[in-house]
Amino acid sequence: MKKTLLLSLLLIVSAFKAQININIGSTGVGTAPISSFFSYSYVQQIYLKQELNADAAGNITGLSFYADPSATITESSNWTVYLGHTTKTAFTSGTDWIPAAQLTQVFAGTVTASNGKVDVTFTTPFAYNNMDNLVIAAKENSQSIDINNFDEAFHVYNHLPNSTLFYKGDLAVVDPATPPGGIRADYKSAISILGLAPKPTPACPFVQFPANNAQFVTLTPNFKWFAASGADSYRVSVGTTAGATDVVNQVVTGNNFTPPAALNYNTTYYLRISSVSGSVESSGCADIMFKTIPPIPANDACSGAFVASVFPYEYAQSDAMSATNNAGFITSCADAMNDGTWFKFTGDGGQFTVGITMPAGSTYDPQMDIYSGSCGNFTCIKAMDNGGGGAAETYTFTTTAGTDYFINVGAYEETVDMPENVFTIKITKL
Ligand SMILES: [Ca+2]
Ligand SMILES: [Ca+2]
Ligand SMILES: [Ca+2]
Repeated sequence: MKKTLLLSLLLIVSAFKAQININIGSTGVGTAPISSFFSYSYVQQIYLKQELNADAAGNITGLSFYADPSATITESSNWTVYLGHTTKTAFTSGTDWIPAAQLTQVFAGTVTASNGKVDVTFTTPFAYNNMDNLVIAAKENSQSIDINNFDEAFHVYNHLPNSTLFYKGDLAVVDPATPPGGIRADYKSAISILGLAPKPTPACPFVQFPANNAQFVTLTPNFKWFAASGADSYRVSVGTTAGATDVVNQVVTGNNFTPPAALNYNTTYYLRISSVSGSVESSGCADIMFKTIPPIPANDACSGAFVASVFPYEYAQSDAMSATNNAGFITSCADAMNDGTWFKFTGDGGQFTVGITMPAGSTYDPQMDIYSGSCGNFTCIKAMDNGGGGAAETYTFTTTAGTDYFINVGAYEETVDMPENVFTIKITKL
């Protein structure tokens, strides 16, 4: 009986103390949860379920925010706070506010900072379902401002792009039913969420690079992820099947990692990054699937130039991103360029048009050089680089019968080996 009582008491105490802390040691400042430096503000922040890492659904009883301990917030303390569920992971524009109807007011009143810590205790708890993401919205309603060295007072941490949307201004108190256009931010408030217990294992980090299902990833990718609150290191594993660790299985500090050995061309890999905190690791972190670049193109070097003999000739170079700079830059024309991929045809004394185009949406800005002669012993006919990113290059010239013409399509840079990308070449006899 005594034991049961003690256990119940312990449970009550631990339930009372349950809280999720997210990056509460951050020291950067930003416009969240409110602006202390503008008269009025309204801020919505999305905390993803994965980041909250709550053990179960439960009642959120309050929030704590963290201001710089030297800052004052006395003129920025009239707050209204709202919570809500959302399936949104980020704000798509400055007007992509989560509607007021989807939010529940949990606090209205005056807050105070104690050594920088601001506790917001809800009048009615908010039942978090642990299925959706959590949106935390706050507005500040007092006209006066806190100068604080002309900066904001509240601590934030960098995270997923556009996970915060804020408005701050001096005209009028914001009506959350019709908020004005705001500005998106890549940070969120350092926060304690009271009433929810965290999982015993740390949250899985968010992987920044590569994106899931990414194609054409380089052979030496620099994997990047956001710091997970409470993690002291990360396990990086890479395998050739889902969940496998046959390529990389390593615990690293920091938030990025490049495999020590180059990956293979044209191969699908599965990347998993788990947080490590002491002796515990996050579990069930999602695999990021990606595929590496195709093999080096057969026409990467002049010696392998594709021969055009039937006109019009057309070739879509879909593997151009794997082109190499071979022995170096091609300097036969005054406007030098990368060694890209190569084509060749023999003149007949008539006029030919050589053109390259990029797929819709491409930002690739290639140069197209035409030479006569032989590989390594070129005479410049023309260096074409009139178009910018995604724009076509074209050149028409009169050929000499029996003369070989070489066409090099590659990055326009003269002294830096820059990556090539997809294009289509067309050679037309006029
Ligand atoms: Ca090349
Ligand atoms: Ca160009
Ligand atoms: Ca190149």
